[in-house]
Amino acid sequence: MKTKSFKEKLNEQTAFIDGYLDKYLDEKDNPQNIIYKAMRYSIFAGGKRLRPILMMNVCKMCGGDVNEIIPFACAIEMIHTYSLIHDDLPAMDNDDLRRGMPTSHIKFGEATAILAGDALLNKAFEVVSDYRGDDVKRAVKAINMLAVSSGTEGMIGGQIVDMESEGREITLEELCYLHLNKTGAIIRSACTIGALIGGGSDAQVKAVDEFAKNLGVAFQIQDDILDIIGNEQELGKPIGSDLEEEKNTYVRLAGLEKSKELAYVYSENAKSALAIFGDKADFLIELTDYLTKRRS
Ligand code: GRG
Repeated sequence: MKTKSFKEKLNEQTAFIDGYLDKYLDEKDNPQNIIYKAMRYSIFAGGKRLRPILMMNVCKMCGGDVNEIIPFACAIEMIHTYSLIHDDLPAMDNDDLRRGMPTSHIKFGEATAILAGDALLNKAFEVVSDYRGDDVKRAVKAINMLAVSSGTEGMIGGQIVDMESEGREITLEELCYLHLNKTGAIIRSACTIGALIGGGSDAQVKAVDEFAKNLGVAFQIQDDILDIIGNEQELGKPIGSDLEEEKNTYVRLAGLEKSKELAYVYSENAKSALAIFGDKADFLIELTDYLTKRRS
């Protein structure tokens, strides 16, 4: 039997998660139908499903059953999507395009876009709190990790630090702090929730956390690099906007060559952290290379 390529496995997992998102976000034929349309528009706008894919593969690597993690995997994608909808709003980044498509507020208007983001956040916690399994204690811990990582000590914390640092040049250390929270916190919880539900040992959870911390930084640096050397069509948004808007990015603070070097170092550190898993980590190692060499 032909073994599947990395890309085939990735596409298969994306379709798997899309099927469950489709069920959870089933459109209702009622007077509030437009909110379902707006939620679905952004969820099905072509995201890579990075966080659910990380979660499912960490769960599997730790010996767990992927079916148990599905509600958490869908919830984290809903939280990620809500953050993008709100980040694109006129009050924040004021972006008209994401993944090559009109952003939510351009398509549905600002008020509906705000509510679509809010509704996805609520839906995420509705889905994970509808837990029917035996290990309620573990599920509650995972729900807590999801909430903390997307809140004031995680993604929202990083976003506000980012907003507060606008208009002044910050240090590389401050930039790292900002991204460890803004981008890194939910990448990290995707992985540690995967390890928790997967039944990972303390040493495995620690290794997974180290992997996720480094991957999050490498991912963000690559995002900053793509703003300079990316292709508008592949990225689905204008190139050079970070530079034009004088945003604090790795490229602005460290330069392009140094940023490429840093992305390489962090991605190598991420991969090394998985050594204790042996060949069970093969897919996540390939995923790390894929993400840090990605063009979109
Ligand atoms: C508004 C609460 C609130 C938070 C916003 C995460 C965030 C905080 C904003 C997103 C803006 C941004 C460009 C962050 C950098 C991280 C990043 C590259 C996000 C995009 O993640 P991908 O590439 O997105 O996984 P897809 O499109 O594949 O889903």
